[in-house]
Amino acid sequence: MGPEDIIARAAEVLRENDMGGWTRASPTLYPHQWSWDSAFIAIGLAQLDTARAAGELGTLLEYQWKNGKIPHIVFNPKAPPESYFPGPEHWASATDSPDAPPGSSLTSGLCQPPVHAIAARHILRVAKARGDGIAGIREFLSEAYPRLFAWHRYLATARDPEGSGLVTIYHPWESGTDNSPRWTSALDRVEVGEIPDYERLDLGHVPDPAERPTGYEYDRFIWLVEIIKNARCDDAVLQRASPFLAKDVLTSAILVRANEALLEVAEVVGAPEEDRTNIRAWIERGREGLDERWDPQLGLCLDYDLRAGEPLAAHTIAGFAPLIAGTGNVERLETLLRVLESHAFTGNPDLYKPLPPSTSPDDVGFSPRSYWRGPVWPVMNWLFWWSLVSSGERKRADRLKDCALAQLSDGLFGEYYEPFTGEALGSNDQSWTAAVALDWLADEAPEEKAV
Ligand code: 2M8
Repeated sequence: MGPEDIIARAAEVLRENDMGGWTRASPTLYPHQWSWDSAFIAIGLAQLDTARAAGELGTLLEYQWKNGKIPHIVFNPKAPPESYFPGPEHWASATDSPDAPPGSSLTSGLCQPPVHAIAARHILRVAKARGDGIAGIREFLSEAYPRLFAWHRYLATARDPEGSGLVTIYHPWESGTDNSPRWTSALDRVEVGEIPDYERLDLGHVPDPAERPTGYEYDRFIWLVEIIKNARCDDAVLQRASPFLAKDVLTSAILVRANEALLEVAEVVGAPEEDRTNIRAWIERGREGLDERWDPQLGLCLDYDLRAGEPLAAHTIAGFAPLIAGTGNVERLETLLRVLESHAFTGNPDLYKPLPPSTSPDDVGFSPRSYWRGPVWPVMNWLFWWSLVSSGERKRADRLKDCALAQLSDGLFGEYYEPFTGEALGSNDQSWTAAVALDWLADEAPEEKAV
């Protein structure tokens, strides 16, 4: 399949997943609106229709909680109850929280990495490059800005009471990299209490259960949901009582970049100087926090288990957090690029393509078909490509993009790919995979020029 066909198929995938103003993450496995999926989807949609891309973020922001949290799922009331677990009825009691917005019975009580401000800025850049629809996008940004600011403030305060610059998560689902070895030892420490009987509906949507998290992991995921529901999603309570409490370096790195994007949006909408001062401080604190979590032996950044009081050692893509956040430290950037291209990651000669596996094949937790434990994720390829471009590593970025696009020429738009064989795994027609293909193949990539 050539570029034109990829564009046409990607547009078709997004059209078919369009639920009328918002996009489901995939046709059957994920019939709802996921937070960070929507942000990546908006980045791709911008290449088709900037107003529709803005609408994607706008719909999600309507469900923002009163404390600023953007929920990780906005449930589709029309999706059949047997399509996804845990669905809205399972989350209902958590959204009985004083922070929940009206209509919150349609959201989960968790959150996901904050790609949204990056997407909002991207939409403006695309509109500007096209000279089309700019007034409408400025209007959208004026409405979105206070919400995005409140979202980042929530992450910088309620999710970082220590002022460490790093975001605390209560559940691996909040990291977006659910069963990654990043969380293995922290999850092992969680003692599962009484959980309701549940059915793994996800397993009915994939050909092989090995592509999804294990029963052991799911029991812990569901038990943690029980704890979060019992705490009515109260951040202070969870920080005292949650058996799973971790500083997430990937989310924190994305937040640094999202704050840079928010600063630009703040200029555009004429936000108060006080806001900008806060945003600048969050950026600085975020970079400092990542510096604290740098492991010189591994040449990677590590998450931190607040319960055990120790770093969570694993070789995963999250370790490249300083590359994603952007670092002015030349030596650190060189180390990260060396590790990225080493045998542990893209330099492994057995890989189907030199694309970063979600977990290094050298890690004990690696498993080539299992979700975030090894497969290559096109959406993460986009994040790495974008980070390399932003770091001035244009040649490396182009190489990565070419390989990633070659992989997508199968036309399947897989959720993730087996790293050694290139087989598409998980869900096909995954929206964020289609979205990143569209962004890569855009005639003019304004983000590339303007990073
Ligand atoms: C996956 O996570 C959900 C739970 O949130 C699941 O497995 O049911 C993850 O890949 C997550 O990062 C993603 O946002 C979501 C929808 O694509 O699926």
